[in-house]
Amino acid sequence: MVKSVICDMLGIEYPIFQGAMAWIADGKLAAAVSNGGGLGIISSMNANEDYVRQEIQIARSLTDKPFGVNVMLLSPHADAVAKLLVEERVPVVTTGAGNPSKYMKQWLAAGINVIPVVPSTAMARLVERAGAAAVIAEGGESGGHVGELTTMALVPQVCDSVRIPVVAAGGIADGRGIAAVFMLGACGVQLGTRFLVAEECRVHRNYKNKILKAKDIDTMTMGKRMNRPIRCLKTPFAREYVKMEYAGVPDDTLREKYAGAFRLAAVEGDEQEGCFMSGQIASMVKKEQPAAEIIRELFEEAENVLNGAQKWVK
Ligand code: TUI
Repeated sequence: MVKSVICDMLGIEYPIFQGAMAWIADGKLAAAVSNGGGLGIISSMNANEDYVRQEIQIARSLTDKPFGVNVMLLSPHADAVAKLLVEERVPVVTTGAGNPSKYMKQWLAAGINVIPVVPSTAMARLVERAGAAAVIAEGGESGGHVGELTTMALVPQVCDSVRIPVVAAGGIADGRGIAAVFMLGACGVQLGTRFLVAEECRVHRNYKNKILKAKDIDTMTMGKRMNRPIRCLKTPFAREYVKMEYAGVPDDTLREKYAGAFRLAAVEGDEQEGCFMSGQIASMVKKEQPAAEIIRELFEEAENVLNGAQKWVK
């Protein structure tokens, strides 16, 4: 059995979080992951507090296990969602796309485990000082908004910089990836792309098909010029977007265009205008399965790999 301090800290069976994918990670998916022994996480993306309250209720109606809510710090509704999470006393809050310091006091006072995504050692140290229970070190292999460093480089550096537990994210699709980041010092993992094809995931059929068909070189980043790099599948929209970035189209116009494109991909399955965020490991995602089966399979593989590691030592 693969266990770590993160399991005891959060009361979960397997040290795995499901990434908070915008327009995708709802209460139903989060509950399925939590029922499977991991930590399901609801994405609050750019949604208002009413949406988030409703998804929390859905998750609570489907599971008694702990789950989390992610606050996307660039959201215009971040203040209201932050307050709602205190009222709802959710067990875990993860944050992304910024510095969560201004919310930390209220969350800690409510007894919430705060686990920010950090793209650097500086941000990891900062949130540790502010009271974070753990950090998620997310490398640029992941889907969505990405930092500069890769998982391979970021995880050991973050582990050396803080005393709190480190969860690794980015580029992990199977038990080999889990074993590898444990070797780098992580004590948990967060996976997004693999859960996109979970049976309980309600993302549009076209999105699942695109992930299942993707090859190794099928992702790219867009939004780099305006300092908001987003990893997504290479689609007509993404290629056109990058052309527009370097053709002098104003940042506000570009930002509006991509925010709408996440919904178009996830909800409408629009293959022309949608932005299909995906990690670099999409080609390793080969079949649809219930979330609980994905988790069991991942940790069976990880256990085998870790047990076999002795073969390298002569
Ligand atoms: O947040 C993500 N991935 C995301 S968010 C998203 S939706 C979105 N909507 C509008 C604009 C941008 C994105 C799609 N995918 N992952 C976690 C993550 N956080 N990756 C990188 C970071 C991060 C970056 C900078 C965390 C902290 C940070 O701090 C910078 C600073 O100094 O404030």
